[in-house]
Amino acid sequence: MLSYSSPFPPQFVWGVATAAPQIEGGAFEGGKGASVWDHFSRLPGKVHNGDTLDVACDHYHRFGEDFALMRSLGIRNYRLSIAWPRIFPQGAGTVNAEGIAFYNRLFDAMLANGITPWVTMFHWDLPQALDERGGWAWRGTADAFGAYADTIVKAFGDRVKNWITLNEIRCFTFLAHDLTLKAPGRKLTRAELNQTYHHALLCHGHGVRAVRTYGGVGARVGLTDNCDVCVPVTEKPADIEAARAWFTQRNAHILGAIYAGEYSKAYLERCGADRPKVEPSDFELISLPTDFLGLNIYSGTYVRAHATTGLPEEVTFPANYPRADSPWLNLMPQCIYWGPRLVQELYGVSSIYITENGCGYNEEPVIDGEVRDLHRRDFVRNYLRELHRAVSDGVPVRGYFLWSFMDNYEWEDGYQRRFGIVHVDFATQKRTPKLSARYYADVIEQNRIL
Ligand code: PNW
Repeated sequence: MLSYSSPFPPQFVWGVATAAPQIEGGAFEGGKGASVWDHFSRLPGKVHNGDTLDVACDHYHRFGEDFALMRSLGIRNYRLSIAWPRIFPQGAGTVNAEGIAFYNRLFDAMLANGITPWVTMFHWDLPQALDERGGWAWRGTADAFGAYADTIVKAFGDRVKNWITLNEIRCFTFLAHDLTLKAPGRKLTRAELNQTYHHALLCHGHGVRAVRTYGGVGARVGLTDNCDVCVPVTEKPADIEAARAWFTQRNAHILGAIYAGEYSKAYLERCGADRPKVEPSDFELISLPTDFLGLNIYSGTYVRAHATTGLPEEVTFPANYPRADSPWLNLMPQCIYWGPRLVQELYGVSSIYITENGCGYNEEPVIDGEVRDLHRRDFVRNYLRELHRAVSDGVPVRGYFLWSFMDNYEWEDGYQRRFGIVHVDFATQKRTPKLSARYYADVIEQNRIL
């Protein structure tokens, strides 16, 4: 008999991922308050085509049919997020009972379809009211997050056992407040920016504390980070060493700080006078033990040892390096090997989930009822081969969530940029599983690369 390739471990978790602001719509329904993205998307020139999140995939009204489709594809694990401004329209203060009722219906429908929820507490939709009080530069935002985390864990902890505190700290701090690509798009000073990272770390700590206090039996919690994955140009020891050193530096302010329980001397020296203000017990909260680390892995940075000095150096991408339509998404499957491996070696993480991986392309036409996205099928297969290599080498990766279940609101790129394995016609809201969805359904069913 022909031998089949690459089985994954028996308990390996296969899933798909989305986020509330990107799919729900109902942006001003059910008592929801405005988020920074509701505001930012209306500023001229910020989002491709002026697209807003108002309707998105209309998941707010169609979650029943979406879960039925997930189930029909054999998807048993679903990473989603809760919209903070649906629970606290003003970010703090009064709870919106309609928001709680909505997620009660949603989780019940998910469980009725045999789908296990993996819930991100915060996926970038900061309540606009908190931004107006200082947002991520303001320490009060972390206190408000603590109350929000307590509320949702108490409300849903009977049905939700897998919690993710924050999604991609870099995106709502650095990309939002330095490059100003993401909401609120307000440029901050270096010192203020360092403070946004610190406040995000405090939120993570509050999320862990909330799950430990109110999560009940079997509750687990971790962060999802988009670490800067440093990939050695060759797998010679000198290049691997260079990648490790570069990784340590690039991730010092987030993973380094969380796992060491302090900011490293090297990091504080680099910050100089702009170092974050830290209160005495902050790191007790920030470094509370977690159960796993989530990694969103799309691309990375190539690093090598300099030919003569041996010092680590970044090798920047040439213009014609292959990439997806997202300009930052270089196709380098090795990043899903080196990311988890370096995280395990540097921080001793014993349980890792790939909480996102996928690719964004424009214009994927439905022809005769089918979207032939062989490019996405190839992407997933190539990355899974490198992930499988990591698992075979003993790197403790326990699961993989494909971004995304369906085409959705791709932030500043609007609806043009499609990441789904299910096609969404935004004029009619019709869902059409792409070729990649059929492929992934087979992978899940057989627990191996096909
Ligand atoms: C992630 N980069 O964002 C987010 O978690 C998702 O909400 C998003 O839709 C998805 O990836 C696709 O973009 C990223 O510039 C945004 O390297 C930017 C980068 C990486 C991830």
